[in-house]
Amino acid sequence: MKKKALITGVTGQDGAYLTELLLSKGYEVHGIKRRSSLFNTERIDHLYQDSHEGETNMILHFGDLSDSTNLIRIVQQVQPDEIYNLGAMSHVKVSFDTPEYTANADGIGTLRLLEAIRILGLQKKTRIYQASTSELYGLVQAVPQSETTPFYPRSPYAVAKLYAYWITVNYREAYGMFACNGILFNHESPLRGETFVTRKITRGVAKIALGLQDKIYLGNLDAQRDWGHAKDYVEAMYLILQQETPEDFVIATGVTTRVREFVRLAFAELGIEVVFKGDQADEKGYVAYCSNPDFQLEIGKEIVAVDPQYFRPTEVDLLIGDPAKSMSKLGWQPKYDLQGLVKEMVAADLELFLRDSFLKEAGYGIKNQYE
Ligand code: NDP
Ligand code: GDR
Repeated sequence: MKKKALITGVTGQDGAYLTELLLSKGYEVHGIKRRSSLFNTERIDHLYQDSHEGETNMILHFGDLSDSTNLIRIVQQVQPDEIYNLGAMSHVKVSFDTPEYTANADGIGTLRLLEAIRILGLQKKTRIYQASTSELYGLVQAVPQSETTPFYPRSPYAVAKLYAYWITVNYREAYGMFACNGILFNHESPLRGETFVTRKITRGVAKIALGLQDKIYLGNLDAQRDWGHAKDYVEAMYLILQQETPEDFVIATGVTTRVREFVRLAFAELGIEVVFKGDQADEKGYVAYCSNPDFQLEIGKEIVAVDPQYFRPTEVDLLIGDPAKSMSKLGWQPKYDLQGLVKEMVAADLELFLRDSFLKEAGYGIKNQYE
């Protein structure tokens, strides 16, 4: 019998990599996608098999974490062995603009899924993974952050995820469910959403090099993040649900890097040297210089600037995870380091925008459709 997995957030970055991983392991993968006025399955289209053309191991269901009856119906229909709850309003800055919605989808959404399992009497059959986050640590209490470090959330997103974390623990203890939190530190990839800082930078680097954009406007360049590759991190999600006992795990690389250093590394991939003036995040006039003739960039041109609109009302300054438990208990080891991640992301965005550059050269106007 094939194992069945149900993934919320299947159309997102992690949903796509996890679907690919589970299909490769012989799972039947069910995903919940939201109705949208435009196609929103770009990240998983290559994995989708049309049921008209024979047997398929990937089935999509319309649904939403804010709709309990819909979740109960899907869980009943699928009878999953494993649920991966990846669906969320996942942008920290946006959560300050949409705090109530974020609480509903990211916090109560998790409760709705747990309740669906309980109401349907599936607590002995269905294991559930909750996408918890290093944002829970928030204001620095201690570093590196591990499974025992106290939480101090700093955004409506993190507070909603704090509820989701504890309700997962509570359902494990109260009802004996195999319910686990993966406390994942930032993970990126060429599939990363365009408004997260790493992807914003790698897209900007590619567009600037190709003459399609003048400058990247960023917020706090001094924030420090522990960045890994999403491909490595979905392996950990899978391993967490294969253990004998349900537990929570930190997934991280153990290395932290400033946003400004990510900028430098990304430009360096294309041989462009960046020099920052000044080193205070709230100081205007950060500039970067480029001296690479390959991309016909004017030497000394300002290509990075700070725009305070990207600052957050409360910031998480420093994240550095301690992956010791996941390495020893799960046997998890990341295959990518930061350099490999940056290389892959810049190469992918360069390829993406080369197409636009050819169109521009051929005289076709390009609307700024990606911003
Ligand atoms: P993405 O933003 O790429 O994907 C989020 C997914 O959730 C999308 O499929 C989105 O659908 C879906 N979604 C949003 N709102 C709802 C809703 N109300 N009902 C159902 N689905 C919804 O996030 P990632 O793939 O990067 O992250 C996956 C999960 O892991 C998230 O929960 C995130 O908070 C968490 N996380 C992520 C980390 C990271 O560094 N990437 C680190 C730690 C935790 P649509 O495509 O229609 O928008
Ligand atoms: P984060 O990721 O908030 O850590 O949440 P993001 O990439 O948005 O920000 C990382 C750091 O970069 C700073 N920053 C900017 N951020 C964005 N988005 N845009 C900018 O222009 C910019 N300039 C500087 C931020 O202030 C921040 O310090 C991600 C999400 O995937 C969450 O869902 C997940 O839970 C956490 O990672 C772990």
